Formats: sequence, C-alpha cells, structure tokens
Amino acid sequence: MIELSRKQDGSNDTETFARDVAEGLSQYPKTLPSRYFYDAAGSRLFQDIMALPEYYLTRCEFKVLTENRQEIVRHFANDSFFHLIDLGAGDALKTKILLRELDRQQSAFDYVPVDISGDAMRQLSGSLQQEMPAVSVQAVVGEYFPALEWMHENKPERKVVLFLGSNIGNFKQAESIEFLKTVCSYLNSGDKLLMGLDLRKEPGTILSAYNDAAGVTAAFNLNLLRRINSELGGEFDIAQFQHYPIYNPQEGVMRSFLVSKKEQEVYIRDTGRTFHFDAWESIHTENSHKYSMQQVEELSSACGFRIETVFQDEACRFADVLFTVT
Ligand code: AVJ
Repeated sequence: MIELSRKQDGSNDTETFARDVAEGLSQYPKTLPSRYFYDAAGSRLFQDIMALPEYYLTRCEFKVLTENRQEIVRHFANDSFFHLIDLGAGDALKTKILLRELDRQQSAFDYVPVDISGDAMRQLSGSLQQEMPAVSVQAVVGEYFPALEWMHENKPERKVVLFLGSNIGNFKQAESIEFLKTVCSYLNSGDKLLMGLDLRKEPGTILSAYNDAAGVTAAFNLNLLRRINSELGGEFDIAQFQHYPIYNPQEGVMRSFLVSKKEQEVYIRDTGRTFHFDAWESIHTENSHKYSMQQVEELSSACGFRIETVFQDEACRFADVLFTVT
C-alpha cells in the first residue's frame, strides 16, 4: 500500500485539517470541505448510508453494473494489459462485480484502488487477497490529484479509470471540469473512464436519500464536528447543531448544511480561535450534483472525452457512462 501525503509544503495532515477548518468557518456563509467526512467513523457511517432504503444510488448502480458486467468488461479488455484505476474505491463493493468478471476471464490487468481512507484501503487489500488471490492489487491512500500524478509516473500502460458512485457530484461545476481535464491529461487516446452519475429525478426522492428516517445521514454530517472535536481539540456541542439538507431542482444540486440551534461560541484548540455562530446560522458541508444527459454530454466534450456507451437502470435513476479519450 502506498500512502501519499497531501501537501508538499511540509505541513502534516492535522495542520492542513486545522487550516481548512479555520478558513471555512471564517467565511460568510460558513463552509467545511466534504472530504473530511471520511475518518474511520465517517467511512462506517457512509457504509450504513449505502444500505439505507432511501439511498437508491448504490442499489441502482449495483444493478446497472451487475446487469451489464459482461459488456462493460468487454469494453475494458482488449488483448493488451491495462491498469484499472479506481478513484474513491471505498469498500469497492461495486467494483468487485467487474473484478470478478475480469478475474473469471483471466484478463491481463492490475487493480489500483485509490481512497483518502487508509482504513478502507487496508480492509480492501485484505478482502481482495482472500476473494481473488489471482488479481494483483496496489492500493493508494491519498487525494485524487496526487494519486493521478503518482499513477502517471508509476502505471505507464493502458488505463481504465473508474469513478463510480456519483463521487463527481461533490465537485462544483468548474471543479468537475478541471478534474476531468486533469484525468484526461494523464490518459492516452483510447484509454477509458467509467463514471457513475446520479440523474435528475423526482425531487422528493432525491431529498429523502439525504434525509433518511433513521437519521444515519444526519449522524454522518454531524460526525464532521465530532471529528473536529477529537482531532483538533474542538469544543462543539453536537446536540446544538442540526442536519439540514435541501434539493434545488433548477440547479440539480442537493446541498447539506449543519445549522446552529442557538447563538454560541465554539473554541477549536488547534486553530487557536473561537468561532461565533448566530442562532440558526448554517455551515455548508456538501454538494451532491444530479445530472441530465445533456450535461453529461457537455461535460465529456469539454474535457476531451467521447461518450462510448451509457448504461442505465430501467427507471433512469442512475447512469454509468463509459467514456473514451478522443
Ligand atoms: C459519496 C459523494 C456520492 O453525495 O451521495 C451520501 C455522499 N452524503 N449521503 C453523495 C453522501 C450524504 C455521497 N457521495
């Protein structure tokens, strides 16, 4: 397993976290980066989210990949060896559908899962060793951009990149274009990208997926404050904040907030500062974009990709789109 450090400027991860928190909470409106959701507790909560009845995304994508696995794998494997790069692999439950198929066909490839959670990558390496000992695996722990650079230097052969789960949805429009252009710049003509995208649909269905009855998504969102408390010596009273998600059907953006239930001051030791919250002031913690097929086409042509095949469930809730580098 390879662990890439995030910043080249010598600061450690805790210092970077403290700086990002101080910056986000000094802004108006307040914001915190969604990548900090995924400590060990947050990764576990996200696994619970994926099993929720309201969170249709994972089940839909699981079905799309299961039903189309043979055709998808046929697109990946020609006679030459390839690197299968899995960005944001997590527990790789969905990727394993494709891995089993590739393993069964004895395709010539190696598997490179990338994730910011070291715990998740350790678990995945272990479980793959058990389940598919013939598949060669090299997990990378790090953020997307450093991982892409690492891949560029260390994985020189034909590439197939996976970006499943609508993980792209966390990026703002401009960020997703920048991201896909960067991915494209590290690929060669004919290389492929399989990307999962949550599609626009009845707004109530989308909102419920981020506002589940059991309160798991609320716990996931609030875990960000708990993480600040435990890693940065924060003094958040978690009970004094509330999870508040809202979907905007015009923009196709699901936004999640943490709302302060009262006026309060919160000291965070490692930032050396105290942050003031008005009653009902919010912290924006996440965007989850929902796409129209037209947006997907615009995105791909803006970034150097061509849509090869669109795989969808029968209700058109979720798409896994196969792109080729032009
Ligand atoms: C992992 C970014 C795809 O936006 O649906 C789930 C994260 N947040 N519930 C999403 C998430 C709240 C998820 N992604």
